[in-house]
This record gives sequence, structure tokens and C-alpha cells, in this order.
Amino acid sequence: MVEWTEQERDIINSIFSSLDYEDIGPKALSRCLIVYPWTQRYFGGFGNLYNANAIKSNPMIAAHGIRVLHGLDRAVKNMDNIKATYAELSVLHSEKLHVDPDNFKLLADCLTIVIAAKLGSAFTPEVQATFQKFVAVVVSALGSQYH
Ligand code: HNI
Repeated sequence: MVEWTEQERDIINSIFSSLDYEDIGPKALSRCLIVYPWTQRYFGGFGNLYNANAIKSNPMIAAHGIRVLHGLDRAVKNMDNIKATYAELSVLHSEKLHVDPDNFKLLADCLTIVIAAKLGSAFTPEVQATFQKFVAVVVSALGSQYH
């Protein structure tokens, strides 16, 4: 089981309590689709993804980015039980959506970069270490039901 110090818990809670989901969610997902264009294949029904500007202004991508970011709320609320918390979502991404689990890491990296840009100097090495630990646990949990 993953252990969290009080300081790590405070850092994660403070990042998420001040997070603007409607800004960060769309930016993280659209960055992932632009930087790693093969991830677009899962969003064939999401309309125009023709170029970076189309992706950034696509309302379906924006809405989904917000939804995915809210998907992380469950991990924030269940930090001691992240693997079980994502069991169902892992099955969905594996068996129904057929998302290659390598992509979870790519999206997590884009989210880290967007949050770093937003927090600026407040994104200290300690904050980065904690945030990356948090997303690594989520990524592992989302991949846990693949076989
Ligand atoms: Ni993901 C649906 C959460 C990574 C492709 N995804 C969801 C839903 C949540 C969610 C929540 C809605 C589920 C439902 O309908 O009940 N996804 C997350 C989280 C991460 C993640 C927390 C990682 C941090 N998803 C990814 C990645 C891809 C992805 C990396 C593809 C590159 N997800 C999808 C697709 C859907 C989806 C596709 C279905 C979208 C739709 O509405 O058709």
C-alpha cells in the first residue's frame, strides 16, 4: 500500500482545493492530444481535431477534460485506497474503451505541466515530487485491471 505523509496529503488537498477544473482540465487533455497525436484515435466521435487550434477550441474536448479532471477527485478523497477506487474505471478503459494504458502516463505528464505552469514558483520540487507520486499511483490504478 502507498504511504502518504501529512505533508503530502496537505499538498494534494491544497492543489485540488484551489484548482480551476474548467481551465486546467481542457488544457491538460488538449495538450495531450496535440503533443501525442496518436491519442486522438480514441476521440473519433468528438468532432474537429484537425489541428492544435481546432483541438483547443473543441467544446467536446473541453467538457471531457473537465470530466477526466473530476475523475481525480475520487483519488483525492480516497488516498489510502486509490487502487480499489479506480477498479471500475480501469475495466471501462480496458474492456470498453480499449485505451492503451501507456496513455495514462502521457495525460498525467501533460496535467503536471499545465499545473506547473499555473502554479509558477509555488510548484516547488517538493510539490512536484508529491504531485507526481499522486498521479503515478492513479496511473498504476487505472492500469491495474488490464490483462
Ligand atoms: Ni478516460 C471516459 C477518467 C485517461 C479516453 N475517462 C472517462 C470517464 C472518466 C475518465 C471519469 C467517464 C467514464 C464514464 O463514462 O463513466 N480517463 C480518466 C482519468 C484518466 C483518463 C482519471 C487519467 C488521468 N482516458 C484517459 C486517456 C484516454 C482516455 C489517457 C485516451 C487517450 N476516457 C477516454 C475515452 C472515454 C473516457 C475515449 C469515453 C469518452 C466518451 O464520452 O465517449
